[in-house]
Amino acid sequence: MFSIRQGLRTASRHGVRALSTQPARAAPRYAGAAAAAAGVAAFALYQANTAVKMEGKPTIAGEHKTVSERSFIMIKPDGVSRQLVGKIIDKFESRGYKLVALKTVTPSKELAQEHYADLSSRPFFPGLVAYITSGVPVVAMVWEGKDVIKQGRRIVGATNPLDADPGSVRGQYAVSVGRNLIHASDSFDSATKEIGLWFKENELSQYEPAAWGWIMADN
Ligand code: DAT
Ligand code: MG
Repeated sequence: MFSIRQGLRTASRHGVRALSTQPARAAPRYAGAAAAAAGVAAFALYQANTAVKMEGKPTIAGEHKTVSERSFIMIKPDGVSRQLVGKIIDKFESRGYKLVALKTVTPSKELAQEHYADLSSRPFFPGLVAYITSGVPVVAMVWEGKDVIKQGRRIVGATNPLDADPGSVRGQYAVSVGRNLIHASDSFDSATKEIGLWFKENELSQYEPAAWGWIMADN
């Protein structure tokens, strides 16, 4: 049950950083958000029966709180129509995150409704779905790296551009909450759902950028 790799990971949590720039496990092999739920019971049993504290189960969003963590980032139709795609991508790329997947999509109503399912009872939901399905494409992306979910939210800025830090995407380029340019996963569970909703696993690239170690190492 207890592998050398797991032992090294445990050691890394206590100050030995031998694997600190490496994903803690082999590449995730989950096919999507639904598949990610498979094996949860077995994993819980394993956790209950071992003294080894695992950092979490890998999903299509990588492994939370490791360099393999992934976030779903989407430039909404106003960002594409306003030709801000390059400027927005630059914020993630020059920060040091790894581009894992990117495509334009003209979302169906069903896809937009599923993406924002948590907000379906809110009064702005119909307008939100209409905006996302305007006919102008969105740019759907997956970015990877340490803390990319939290950092992604900071790069994007607060939901209402009025509250967004001036250096954030929304704080720099947006005015209205209803046209706030960009989406970023707000948690590991959201990232798992959203990456699984927008991408197939075989659309997610695996490679190591040349400067990866320089950017992600903790010492
Ligand atoms: P975020 O996109 O920052 O995760 P959210 O998940 O609360 O914010 O809401 C999703 C989107 O819905 C948001 O980007 C813009 C829209 N929205 C949220 N609150 C709104 C409001 N009060 N009026 C109009 N649109 C709103
Ligand atoms: Mg949200």
